[in-house]
Amino acid sequence: MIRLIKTSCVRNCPNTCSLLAQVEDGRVKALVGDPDSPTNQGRVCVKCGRYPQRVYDPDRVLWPLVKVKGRFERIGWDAALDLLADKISSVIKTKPEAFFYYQGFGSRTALKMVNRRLFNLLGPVTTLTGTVCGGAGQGAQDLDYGERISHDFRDHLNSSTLVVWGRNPAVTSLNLVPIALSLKAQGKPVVLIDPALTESASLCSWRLAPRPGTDAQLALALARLIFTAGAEDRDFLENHAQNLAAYKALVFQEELAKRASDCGLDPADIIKLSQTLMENKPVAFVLGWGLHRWRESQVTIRSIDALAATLGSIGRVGGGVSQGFEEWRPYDWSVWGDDPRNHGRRFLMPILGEELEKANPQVTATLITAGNPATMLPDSRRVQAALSKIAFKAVAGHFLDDTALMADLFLPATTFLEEDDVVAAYGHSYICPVNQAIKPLGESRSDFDLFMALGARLGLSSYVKPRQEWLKLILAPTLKMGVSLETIQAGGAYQPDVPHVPFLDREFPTPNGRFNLIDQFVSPAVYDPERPLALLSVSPKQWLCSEISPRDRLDILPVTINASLAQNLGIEEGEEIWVISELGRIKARARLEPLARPDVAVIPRGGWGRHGLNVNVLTRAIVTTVGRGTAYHQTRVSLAKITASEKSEGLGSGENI
Ligand SMILES: Nc1nc2c(c(=O)[nH]1)N[C@H]1C(S)=C(S)[C@@H](COP(=O)(O)OP(=O)(O)OC[C@H]3O[C@@H](n4cnc5c(=O)[nH]c(N)nc54)[C@H](O)[C@@H]3O)O[C@H]1N2
Ligand SMILES: Nc1nc2c(c(=O)[nH]1)N[C@H]1C(S)=C(S)[C@@H](COP(=O)(O)OP(=O)(O)OC[C@H]3O[C@@H](n4cnc5c(=O)[nH]c(N)nc54)[C@H](O)[C@@H]3O)O[C@H]1N2
Ligand SMILES: [Mo]
Repeated sequence: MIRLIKTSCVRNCPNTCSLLAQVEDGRVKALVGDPDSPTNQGRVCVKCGRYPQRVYDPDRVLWPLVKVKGRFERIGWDAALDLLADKISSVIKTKPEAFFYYQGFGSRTALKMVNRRLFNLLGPVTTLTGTVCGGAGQGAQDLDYGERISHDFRDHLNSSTLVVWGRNPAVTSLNLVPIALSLKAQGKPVVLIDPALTESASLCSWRLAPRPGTDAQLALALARLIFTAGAEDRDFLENHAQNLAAYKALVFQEELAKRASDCGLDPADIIKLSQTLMENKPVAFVLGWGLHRWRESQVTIRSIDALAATLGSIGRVGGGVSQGFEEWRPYDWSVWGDDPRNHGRRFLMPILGEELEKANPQVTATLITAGNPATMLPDSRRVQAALSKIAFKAVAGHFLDDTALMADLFLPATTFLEEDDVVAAYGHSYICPVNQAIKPLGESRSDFDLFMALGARLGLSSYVKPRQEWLKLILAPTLKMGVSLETIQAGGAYQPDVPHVPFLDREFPTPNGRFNLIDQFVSPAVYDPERPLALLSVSPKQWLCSEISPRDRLDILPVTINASLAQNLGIEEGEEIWVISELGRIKARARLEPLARPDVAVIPRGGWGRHGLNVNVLTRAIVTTVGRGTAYHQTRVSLAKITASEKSEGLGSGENI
């Protein structure tokens, strides 16, 4: 008999889809979209459909392991927990900051809030601040609106133009796909702005490929054309925004020709786009993470916010600049247990290698959960070198990836199909249930069970509570607004205090209640004559972040480059070449694309260093000026042919670890 369990995908993805797990004889047979869901409405993406394969992958580690003389051996949970609890308490007793807790982005469910709480109860240990995901965009939009709130994605169906900017929805945003296709079928402009030629080009009616990092110049050029045509929303700009004079001065600071040349675009295309925007209102802008990856990303995002204000898109049905939601919003943040007067040291995630190197006191023990910093953080070799100096490393995860391989203690985590929890999204405001579909495989344990067991061993009796009790405490603000936990667990509920169309009343939670127009420009783009290509390390279709089974790995990384550029360098389709940054070089297989920009190299992110597939060997560790994000795309590269003698070397031979 097949049972259907309503649950939700908690993987690191904006869609957070509602699912039905088909279970037979205690095994998940299939994962399909829940047709009752208001978000994904029965749809599901390729990587989610294939998730059961990951759950039952023979390479998934289902038992705790301890490293003895450099080799992993099995150990029982009791002994593993004793070892970890002993390390934690002995380090914290003498120097709390010498213990470092690293919480990755592998799963951001409600119950994950209790993780940091444990350490906050124990003492001022070292934790993280900043992000390798979307900090810059959030920080920038907080400056403009007072709080970043996006439109519910279904509101884009009310748009007359959809601009998809620095995002690849065909790969990363399943929920936007039918919307883009529906608008396109109605003959409405759907514009893609991306320097790379992505899978999303087919969803759109028009693609513009500016030079990477020059989107702010494009937005300012468009605003200039709108002002010049007298088509600006004067009421919004004069009565609901601030800094108008300074913003206009910035807009008129440069001629169209100069901005177009900065962007590497034909001025005629910018004029055509401005006309499209003026003639087809309301315009919705949907921004992706590609825009966050520059030191001065805030200039890009704020210029686009200001362009939307100029057009009259803000606080309008079918309008807005939507970039994401705060996935922790429905919860009581005091559960984290952060004490602003007495918190421990915080390492900046984007520059973790450097932080660990200069740390005083040095870190002597760490616990890493749901993250693979050795692969996913920029300048990964430096991160690995710094991690390797930590005397005791415990890692909770699913596979022996680059980080787990470095561990002294490996703790097998459950997947969401084996867990009860609740999850909110960063791509919509629907709170989703996580209901256990199957019993934990092998000896795997959820992070929640791990943390409760640690709490018990460390004598924190009030911390150790049943799951349902913690969920009620965590969701208290939402429950107070009349949504019950039972409703969420039965199928989900919208966050009652998140409007589907924000700022309809034109009131903004900024200090003076007005929308804040950008008035200063710093170029996010970077140039380097030695390294003529911007390295864009992007989300691949086949896998999510570094969640790859060793069985599914590629033989070699693909690098997509302009065909004429390749020809000039004597590089042929399918040839193995070097991609070289100031930090190192990796081997990659050239894919020649006639429509690619000649100043861009596109490589999928997430491949493991142990397989010679890690692009972060090349990326520089740079913190964004606003929002403490990570400027991955600021890395410049050059390309070179592999010489005959180099060819005899094995692939990845020390080049990528
Ligand atoms: N299949 C799959 N899905 C995923 C993920 C995955 O790894 N695989 N990752 C998940 C995560 S963690 C996140 S945060 C999201 C990310 O979701 P997206 O934002 O859609 O993905 P990215 O690949 O980071 O970047 C999107 C696009 O930005 C472009 N871009 C880069 N620089 C610039 C620029 O300067 N200007 C402009 N206009 N465009 C630029 C890139 O070429 C890329 O096509 O996706 C999530 N979903
Ligand atoms: N070059 C480059 N690098 C990037 C980016 C980029 O644009 N370019 N983008 C970045 C982005 S957007 C992100 S979000 C980060 C992601 O970087 P990470 O946070 O390191 O995420 P993952 O690679 O998904 O690794 C998460 C691990 O946690 C495991 N896991 C999943 N759920 C659980 C759980 O409940 N408990 C435990 N214990 N483990 C679990 C997974 O199996 C996986 O091994 O990478 C960033 N890295
Ligand atoms: Mo992310």
